[in-house]
Amino acid sequence: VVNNESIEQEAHAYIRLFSAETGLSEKNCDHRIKEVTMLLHDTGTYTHTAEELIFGARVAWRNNSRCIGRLFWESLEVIDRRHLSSEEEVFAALLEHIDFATNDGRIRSTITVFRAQEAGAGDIRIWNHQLIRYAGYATEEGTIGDPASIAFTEQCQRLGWTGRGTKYDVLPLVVQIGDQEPKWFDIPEKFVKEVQLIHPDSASFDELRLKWYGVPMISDMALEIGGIRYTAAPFNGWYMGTEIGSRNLADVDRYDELPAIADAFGLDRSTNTSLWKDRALLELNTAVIHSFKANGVSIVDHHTAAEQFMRFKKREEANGREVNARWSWLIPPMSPAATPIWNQSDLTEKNVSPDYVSQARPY
Ligand code: HEM
Ligand code: NRG
Repeated sequence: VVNNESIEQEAHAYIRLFSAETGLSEKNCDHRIKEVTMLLHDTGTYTHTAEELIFGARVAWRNNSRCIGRLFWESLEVIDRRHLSSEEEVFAALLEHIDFATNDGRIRSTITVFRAQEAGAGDIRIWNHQLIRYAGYATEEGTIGDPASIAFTEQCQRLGWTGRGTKYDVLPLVVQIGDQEPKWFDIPEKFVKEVQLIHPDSASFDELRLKWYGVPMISDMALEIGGIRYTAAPFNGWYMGTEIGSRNLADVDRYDELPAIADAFGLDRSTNTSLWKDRALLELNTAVIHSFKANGVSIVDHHTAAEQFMRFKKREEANGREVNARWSWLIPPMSPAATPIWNQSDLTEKNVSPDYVSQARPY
């Protein structure tokens, strides 16, 4: 919990940033700062205007050091759901988010913002890491599904949910308010856009029947703006292909599909020198991009994303702003040295605000 004085400093800094960048006059800026100060003294908190919230959510994206996709920060759609109070209302708003963002595959970068953290009211928390993600079950014969979801899946089961036990069970939405027991809700199938992975020229790859969901919607981070913390503020853009093809389906501690893919292509797995892992990665990443495109679901390859990041960096510098960046997160997990980010040795990371920040697991 942050003390009141530092909230005040954060609030003032944010109102100044908002005013400078949105063209608010000095008079209006001073007036708003006075108003916020009085509210903080009287009530311990203050409420962002709709415009302050929209701009704050966008700048938090612009500021996030780990995101390669920031060129489009100004186009973030912001859905203001601060007035909602029950778990059921939050669930309904999450379905609306999924539907609006998915948009039949023409993905819209979107954030839904729920009530901020405030003294005397329980925090709203979404327990899911992403709104749509696959369950993981630890069994005696090994893991079924996504190993990264095992702990959360166990919580869902403790709350009374039962999955079908397949490799790709969509987890329920789990919403908690304060220290009450969280409530869980199944996501109706029609809301879940998925992409069956097919390879442009290998039928034996298709027989592996791999798939992934279309829209990554991070739901466990907090949005921090001007000293106010939004503990439930799920956001999404679209996938960079390597997230699925080089990590989710490839990592040994995730779906670990490279051996099966190598076999489908008849590669020699008896020696590292055949580069079977690299070849399998390339075929898998090819299939991911090909399949998303064939299904009309937005996706970006890592070369294009890296170019977009370089344009973002140039444009920010032209606007007199330093880009906040963590190199180890910005380089893609395949062929990183073939992208222009590889040689960016001057990238630096600072604590900035607004930003998206991780928060302690509620379970
Ligand atoms: C991280 C791409 C949109 C906020 C990332 C990562 C990638 C990426 C590849 C690294 C993820 C990882 O390694 O696990 C993109 C693309 C977008 C997009 C292609 C398309 C529009 C957005 C939007 C927001 C956002 C709309 C928020 C408004 C973030 C944040 C992280 C991140 C906060 C760091 C996550 C963490 O710390 O775990 N993004 N992004 N991104 N992105 Fe983006
Ligand atoms: N790597 C994770 C998703 C992290 C965020 N990536 C984005 N975000 N593209 C995965 O599921 O693979 N976004 O907001 O678009």
